Parts: sequence; structure tokens; C-alpha cells
Amino acid sequence: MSEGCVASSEGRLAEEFAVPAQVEEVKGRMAAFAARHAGEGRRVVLVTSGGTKVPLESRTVRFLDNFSSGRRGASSAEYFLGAGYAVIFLHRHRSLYPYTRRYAGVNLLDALTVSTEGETQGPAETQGGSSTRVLVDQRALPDIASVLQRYQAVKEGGLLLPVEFSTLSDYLHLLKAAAQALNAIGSKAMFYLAAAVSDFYIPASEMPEHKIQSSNGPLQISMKMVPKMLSPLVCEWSPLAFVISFKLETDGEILLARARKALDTYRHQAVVANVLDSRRGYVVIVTKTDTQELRVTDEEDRAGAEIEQRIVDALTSAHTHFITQQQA
Ligand code: PAZ
Repeated sequence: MSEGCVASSEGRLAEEFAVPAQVEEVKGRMAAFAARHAGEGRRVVLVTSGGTKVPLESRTVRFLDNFSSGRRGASSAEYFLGAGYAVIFLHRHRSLYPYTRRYAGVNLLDALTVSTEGETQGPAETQGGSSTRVLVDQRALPDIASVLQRYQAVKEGGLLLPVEFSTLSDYLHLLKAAAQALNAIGSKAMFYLAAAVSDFYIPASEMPEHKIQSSNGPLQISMKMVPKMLSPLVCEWSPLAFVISFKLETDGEILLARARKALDTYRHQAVVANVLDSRRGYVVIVTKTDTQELRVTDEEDRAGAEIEQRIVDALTSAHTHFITQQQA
């Protein structure tokens, strides 16, 4: 274990969190993806995104969830791809996804019309059969042609590896698998841990098997603390990587102190600190030596600017510096 590492609670992961069925196969795919891209001179970032689901019953009817939409992770993944990174996108099932995120909530059937033969002058169209074409209403799907082109280029280049999770257990095991898979590429790996991961859970041994009965009266639950995965990630699984965690608070007064405490505890490279209500327009990147505020004003927001572009720009430069230092 590296100097300065706190004792890891990794053992609890195996004992208390059910291992998802495909984890070894997914780990193999992540390792092959990282090796191929690093071999071609590309850096690889693991972006985590969305919230975790925490079951209250083992035959789960009810679960705890959180607010995270996955927008931060999905838009950041796009900017990393734009900056030349290959991206492993570890995301919550059905949370926002790179490229399609712009059209979440659009009813596709309202955005498309069927045209009969002869009416083929639509702005974008796809052959639907010998005598019908589907026309796209670009007001409903703005920029669809350029977004589709970028998405297809990423797909053809095999630059995006999506991996899904739903429950907290899935997330924890897949994060470990990803960290071990990326270890082989050393400092070329970045971890961008934007997912909103539950701090609390009910261990399998204490969880009722069947649906909790309301006839038993009001429900009282006691939850345990989720082991902090940042510690084994930084100390054991991927010790040479460039690691960024996120810190969310609702009280801006405690934000920076909490971010600095996380840096002191885990000794990774940076914390991106944000407050729930202002997270789209303001974040602070906290490192051991620096505090950098990033903003997107309302006017910039209306013009289409996104704070994730600024976060990714700052962190890709810092990653370059980090790699150079490691090589010196
Ligand atoms: O997913 P989203 O775009 O709605 O929100 C992003 C976020 C607030 C989950 C992310 O920026 C973040 O802070 N993640 C870490 C949360 C935490 O402290 O656990």
C-alpha cells in the first residue's frame, strides 16, 4: 500500500455487496478497451454518472434513490471525447447518455413525420421503405444532423464503452473492476467520479426477503455506512492514475472544507465541488495547491455554453501536467 494511505475497507465489498453476474466479462472488455486505446497513444477516462439504487428488500419492491440525472457525466463524456480521450461511461441504467441527452424527454413520434413518395425535400430524412420516407422536424430535434455525425464517428472509432449499473452493489463492484482494468495504463488513466453514490445501505444479511408489510405499522430502518472506495482505488487498484472525485453539498458554507477534507483523506489529485442548486453554473476545482472557480453565466447558458466543457478543459490540462511530472 502506498505511503499515506488510510486502511482500506475493501474486504466488506466482497462480503456485503452482491457481485453482479457479468463483472469479470465486463472487466475483460474494459481492460482490452484501455490497452487498445493506450497502445494507440490515447488517454482513457472512466466517467461515472447518475445515482445508485439502494434496495430495502432482497426481492426488491422498494428502494432509495437520489436526484442525479446523469447530465454532468453524459455531457462531460462528450467533452472528453472531443478532447481526444477514449471514454468508459459507467452510468446508471436509463440516466442521461452522451449525445442523446439533448433529446431526453422529446416524444420521437412528435418529431417525425411520414412522407409519401414525391415529398422528399425534408431537412433530414431516412429511407423507411420503398415508398415512404421519415422526415425529421429539426425544431423538435435541434442540431440532430451534426450530433448524429459526431455520435457515429465516436461509434465507428470504438471510442466509447458504455457500462450500466442500477444498484449500489453493481456500482461498487464495477468501479473496482474498472480501476483494476485501467491500472495497466498507469498515468494515462483518469477517473472522473461524478456519480452520486449512496453513503448508506442495508446489508444483505439484515434485509427482509419479502415486501415490507405496511400492516406492521410505521417503518424504521437502520442503514450502515457504505465503505469509501476512493481509498482502495487510489492506494491499491490504480495507484498511478489521475483521480478526480466530486463533492456535492446543499450548504455552500461547508463545501470547500468538505472538499479539502476529502483531498487530505484520500490524497488523490482533485475534487470538483458543487452545490445542488447552482451546479449547472458554478463549481470549484480544489487541488492540494490551488482553488479554481469555474462559472457559466445565464447569458452564456442561453448561448449554449456548458460548465462541463470548462471542467473538462481544466482537468485535461492538469492531466497533461500530471503525466509529464510522472515521466520526469
Ligand atoms: O447528475 P447531475 O448532473 O444531475 O448532477 C451532478 C452531480 C451533482 C451528481 C455531480 O456533480 C456530483 O457532485 N457528484 C458527486 C455527488 C456526491 O457528493 O456524492
